[in-house]
Amino acid sequence: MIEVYVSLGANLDDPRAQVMQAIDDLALLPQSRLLAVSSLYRSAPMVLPDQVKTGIPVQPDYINAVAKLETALTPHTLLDELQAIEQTHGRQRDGQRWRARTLDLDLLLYGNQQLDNERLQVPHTGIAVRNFVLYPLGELAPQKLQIPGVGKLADLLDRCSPKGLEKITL
Ligand code: A4P
Ligand code: MG
Repeated sequence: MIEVYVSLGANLDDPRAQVMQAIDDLALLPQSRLLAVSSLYRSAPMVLPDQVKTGIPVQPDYINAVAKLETALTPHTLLDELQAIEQTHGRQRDGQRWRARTLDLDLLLYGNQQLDNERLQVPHTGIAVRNFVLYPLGELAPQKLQIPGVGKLADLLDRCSPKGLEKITL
């Protein structure tokens, strides 16, 4: 079994309920076991510069969290399963990145492997600078965790401002 971390993000159609349901969905993944889930966080939307300039309405806040699992699935099969869960949540894709979404599940870490191919970059790109990923990840993973090709989790957290991030107390 390989230890993996998956990020959850939603900012449409009752994002908190989407994330809570997605946690239940992750618990049912084949050949896998859900080990832990972080707190939920409300986070200000990170958008692409051109989405601001072209006047696309500012997105609602996100609900973000991170889950820790162990799995016997290969990275690509796991990605297929994550995308299938996104589909059951009515995720719409129009080819544009970083659009508002009902649910996004990203594979953050797959053991200590580094993958870089057409469908899958692991560790997930942006992991080093996204507070809505690092803070929940920091609740679940040891601070000494070495993120392959990126650095030590504790150092990344030291450099990452929590601005715009709010832990939700249930
Ligand atoms: N892909 C490559 N590597 C991975 C991976 N490690 N995990 C590919 C999952 N998918 C991976 O994803 C596009 C393609 O990325 C997939 O087909 C897969 O083969 P997508 O979900 O269709 O599109 P996306 O999510 O809009 O693009 P991207 O680049 O993955 O965006 P991110 O990194 O997911 O960021 N602001 C806040 N506050 N909170 C958020 O969670 N999320 C985003 C999206 C933007 N702003 C945000 C948040
Ligand atoms: Mg994504």
